Amino acid sequence: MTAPTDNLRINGERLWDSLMEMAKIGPGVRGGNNRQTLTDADAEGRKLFQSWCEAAGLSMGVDQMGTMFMTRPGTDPDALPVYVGSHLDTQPTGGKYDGVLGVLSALEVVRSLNDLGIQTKHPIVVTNWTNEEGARFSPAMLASGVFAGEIPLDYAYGRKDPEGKIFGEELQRIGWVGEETVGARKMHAYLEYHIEQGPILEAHDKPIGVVTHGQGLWWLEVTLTGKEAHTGSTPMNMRVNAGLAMARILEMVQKVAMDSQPGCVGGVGQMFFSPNSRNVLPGKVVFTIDIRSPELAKLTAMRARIEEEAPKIAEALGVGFAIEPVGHFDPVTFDPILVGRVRAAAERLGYGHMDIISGAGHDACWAARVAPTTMIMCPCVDGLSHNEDETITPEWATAGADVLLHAVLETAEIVG
Ligand code: HGY
Ligand code: MN
Ligand code: MN
Repeated sequence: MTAPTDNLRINGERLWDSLMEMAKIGPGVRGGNNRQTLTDADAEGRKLFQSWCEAAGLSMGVDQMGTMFMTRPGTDPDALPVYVGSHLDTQPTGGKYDGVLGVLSALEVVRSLNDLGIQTKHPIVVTNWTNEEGARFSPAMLASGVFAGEIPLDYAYGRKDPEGKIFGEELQRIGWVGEETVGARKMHAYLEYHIEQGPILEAHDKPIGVVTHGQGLWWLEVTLTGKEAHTGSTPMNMRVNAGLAMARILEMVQKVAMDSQPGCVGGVGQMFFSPNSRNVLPGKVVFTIDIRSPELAKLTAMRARIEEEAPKIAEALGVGFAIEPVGHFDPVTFDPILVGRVRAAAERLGYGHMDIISGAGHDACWAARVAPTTMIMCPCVDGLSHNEDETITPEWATAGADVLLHAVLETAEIVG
């Protein structure tokens, strides 16, 4: 493939304006975003994205999971498309850039190709995956998991949010159930540009992360059954304390992760107490353990140790115990040829770069199961993400999108 010349760049100002415009939809309470999947805010963001894509001459296809595929035709109608994208849905206290940077940078690549009058052999498909975050409906990367054939469609449709709302019904309600069979599309390649969501690139003063691998993940949902009782008049030796069991299990998860160093993480982000009343011992506690590692053996060993020790903690307190995996993907190795193109593009464009393993999960982790895939990353200030204070600089945003332009062009093959 002929590499693009080093003066090919995107329009960084236009990209930044689009990011700020999208950030106005589903605003958070502290300057970030709360545009959770399948909410009215998500629907509004989808509409804005669709209008921008159609203004750039792209035609839309939507699959049964509501994933949006916006196509720029290539010169060879038989050539499989190069897919480029990420996600527009956010955490409840999310930042303005997680996912959105990748979707809008993919659009900026197309806008720049239009400005430059460049045609490619392969079509280019700008993609917005439904429910990457998994905050409202677990697991994360739900639509891309169905697309990769790893998650059944009816399982996805049946997922419930904390209020008991059902995924398939919510997708119907916002009017984004598409015609296309999920996974019917075949990809020549998939590229995703994303903020790092960690401290490494900023600490090394590198604007470009050449992502070689992605961590694997397990989400283990634990349900503890105690006995609702008065927090004041129930003697300590008569308590069946699900809250105490939860605390001890969290401590154990922390120890398992620390014992498994280097390269492992473990923790809990979501828990529910029932009846969640200040002066009632909880009858039920439900929480999700999130463990990750780039090494499959370590990830498997952490899960095994947690599943061995957690029930014993509950039993010692007379608390009922159940555990159910609600999210999983193995560590992923990205395509060496595409990784090489990203590295060469950063060199050609004069951007500092370093190889990095993705700590967060991404739709690319599932896409890699069905097509040659890779990612590009930019730094975050203080490595902060999944926080409304998530911040990047316009320079970082532009650098990664420039590299994305070059990697996409080399893969989609410039014509003429
Ligand atoms: O959980 C993750 O790593 C991603 O942010 N969904
Ligand atoms: Mn993301
Ligand atoms: Mn995220």
